[in-house]
Amino acid sequence: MMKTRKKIILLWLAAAIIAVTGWLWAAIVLSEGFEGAGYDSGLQDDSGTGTGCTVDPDYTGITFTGGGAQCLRLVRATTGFQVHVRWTLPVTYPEKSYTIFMYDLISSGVTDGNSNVIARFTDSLGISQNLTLKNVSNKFYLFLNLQGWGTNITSSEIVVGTKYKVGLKLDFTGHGGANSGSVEMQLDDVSQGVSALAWSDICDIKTIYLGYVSAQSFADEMCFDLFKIDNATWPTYASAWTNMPAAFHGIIWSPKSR
Ligand SMILES: [Ca+2]
Ligand SMILES: [Ca+2]
Repeated sequence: MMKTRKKIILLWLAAAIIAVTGWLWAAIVLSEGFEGAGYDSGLQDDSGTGTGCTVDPDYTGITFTGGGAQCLRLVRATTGFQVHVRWTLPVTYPEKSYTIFMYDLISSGVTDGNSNVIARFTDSLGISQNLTLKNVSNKFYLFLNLQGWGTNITSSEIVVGTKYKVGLKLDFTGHGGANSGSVEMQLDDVSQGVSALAWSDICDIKTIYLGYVSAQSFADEMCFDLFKIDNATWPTYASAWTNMPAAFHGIIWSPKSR
């Protein structure tokens, strides 16, 4: 008869295997709620700041519904050269990804006809797509510039001091052929446009930035929270970020390349 202690150990092992395999099969590939000290996804590998710029992943001055106590606050001074947080996904990069995040533009100095990058998606070949905040006739919009390989997508108006749920579907499952797939932007769950993407080189999502990596001409301040990427469907906030146990970060995720 098996001793009780051995039974308990086996039960713990079985539970751990079920938990790990269940988590590996889960469709969420990145989940960041900014709770606790610093970050809670364990994937971010740097945060860049320039003169007069601030990256604060513990900001409590703004809260989002369902977002806990802390969010990410980025302050970009006109004289600063960069302000961003960067995440590098695991080795198996998603060809199709559904990204959502909560966004609140606190203030912006972007002038009419100009823009600031607020997020950047880079594939494993180093090709990037930028999501920008654009000023058109002194109103703000989110703008996805597909650089001629698709029809650019512009959101409805973004009002300063209003919280939005931003969604971005990037589908590169046709990459390598004449058509790379399609792109969609959503604002508060409403589609802002869908574009076919005839860009045979871009193939997946590897690195994501909130903020930007190089010079921006205009100051702004913005907050992000509940930043999630799923490889199968639009993430919901009910699928909490805690489905990525912190204890597994160093075991499962690949070493980060710098
Ligand atoms: Ca935090
Ligand atoms: Ca949060």
